[in-house]
Amino acid sequence: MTLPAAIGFLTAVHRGAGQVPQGTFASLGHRADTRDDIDGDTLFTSLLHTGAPEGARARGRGSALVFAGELYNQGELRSVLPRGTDPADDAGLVLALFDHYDLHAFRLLNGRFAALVHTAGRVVLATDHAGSVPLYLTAAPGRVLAATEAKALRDAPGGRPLAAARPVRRLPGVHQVPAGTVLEIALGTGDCTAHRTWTPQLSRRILPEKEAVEAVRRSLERAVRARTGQETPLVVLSGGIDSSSVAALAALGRGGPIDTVSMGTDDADEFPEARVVADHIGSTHSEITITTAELLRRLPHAVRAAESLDPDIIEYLLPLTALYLRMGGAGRRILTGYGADIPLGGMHREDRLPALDTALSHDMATFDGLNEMSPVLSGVGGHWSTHPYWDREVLDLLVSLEAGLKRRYGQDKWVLRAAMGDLLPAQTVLRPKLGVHEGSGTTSSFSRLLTGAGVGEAGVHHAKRLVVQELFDEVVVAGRDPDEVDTAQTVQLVADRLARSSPVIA
Ligand code: AMP
Ligand code: PCX
Ligand code: MG
Repeated sequence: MTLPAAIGFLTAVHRGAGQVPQGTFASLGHRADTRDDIDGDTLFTSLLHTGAPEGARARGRGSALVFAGELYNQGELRSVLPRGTDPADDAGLVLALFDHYDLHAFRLLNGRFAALVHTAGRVVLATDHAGSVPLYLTAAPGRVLAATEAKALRDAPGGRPLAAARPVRRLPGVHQVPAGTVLEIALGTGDCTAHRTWTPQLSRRILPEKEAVEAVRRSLERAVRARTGQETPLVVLSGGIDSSSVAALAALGRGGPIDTVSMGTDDADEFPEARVVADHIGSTHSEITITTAELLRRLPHAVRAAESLDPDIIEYLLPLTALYLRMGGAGRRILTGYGADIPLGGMHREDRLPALDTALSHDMATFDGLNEMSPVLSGVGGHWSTHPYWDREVLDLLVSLEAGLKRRYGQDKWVLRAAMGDLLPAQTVLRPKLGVHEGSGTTSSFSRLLTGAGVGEAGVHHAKRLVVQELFDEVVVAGRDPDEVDTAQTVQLVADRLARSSPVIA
């Protein structure tokens, strides 16, 4: 499993026949189109695949499944199937589980996926617990269209408003399937019911230090192993504790060298810190420098890939998107340390526990729809990324630990640092770190672009939100080529608009 069989899809289910949109994707992949008849309904599927499309589809008696992504708990999932059932791949496994548990099968999965099941006049749409592979739909009586990128539905016939899902800006009728949710749609009426299959832990567990540290190490080791595959994995490495832990565990699990890569800009980098880790774990390491001008030119690409409207998230994702676009070569399996700071409260830098748990409870309640872990970010370069800290088991454990295990002895993310002490240099284990948006100078260079266009300091954050909205309207809603959308021009447009509407604060 270098890459999953499919990294995206567009499906159209019609009672009888119907129109199917062409659908464009930002992710690079081969397209394979199929049409099935299921009890008088038509299921059209266009897979975005990596060479073996049959591994992403499964057919049963009167049912069909389309699956983009992968599972990380196949062993335990297989153990609950009736004897003699031995599916060949993840798609077959999910359909076998569906036959056994119906839509409750999705409560069992630990994975990174989006899926569609068509059976007995119903269409079932599901994401993993984190909604980490975004999934969008339009539904009307007799018709359900779904796709892993919203832009693939921009030409779809309009659907009805749905109370069970989140509408997408300026794409009438297009909605996003919520994280950790199964949407069940009656094809005849278009009626839609949401079933939650996962929710973030609200309670906190008190554990002795040693037990907590061992539990974190064990679950992270398993999550990294489940994501590593047969080929040499690549870890995007900043030299902070999050990505360094992933890299060290990936090297340990393989028992041989892995590849690591760090990005920096002409403004800022963390190359020395990443190099210390690479030397320690013996990885084949490379450094990629991206000029600030190139970084800012990639802003439309980041918005098009993430389909996110949150300016802070776009700042985190821009340096990574620029890195994935520059990597080149054949599609790689990429492991990242992204997401560790959310359940561990790592972006929260003060010493008080109540504020830490307030911040992380807020972050766990608001991540849905930000698309910060979308595979499209690396898919634009033909790669597949995966996030061990948001493995369902790792995440449940980390979120649930009481805040005093996260901030302890004056250190942030203490339990993780303690769990990794034997595998990393002391300076890495103890290193306080800036976020990727700071370490690469992304936040400051984007701010400078706005102040340079005449936006006052106080208006910068709001202006960034408007720039991201404007870019979304161009590259997602209007479907424009991101290379033909000019960041500087968009910034000037927003700055001028702000100056006209409120000359004092702009
Ligand atoms: P952060 O938590 O801000 O360090 O960023 C999230 C993840 O992005 C890290 O865990 C790394 O996997 C990756 N990352 C951050 N900065 C870099 C960098 N300079 N080069 C390569 N990967 C990075
Ligand atoms: N990160 C964080 C996640 C950013 C916050 N996201 C959220 N609140 N939904 C991480 O890696 O955990 C950085 C740069 O730090 C991105
Ligand atoms: Mg981090």
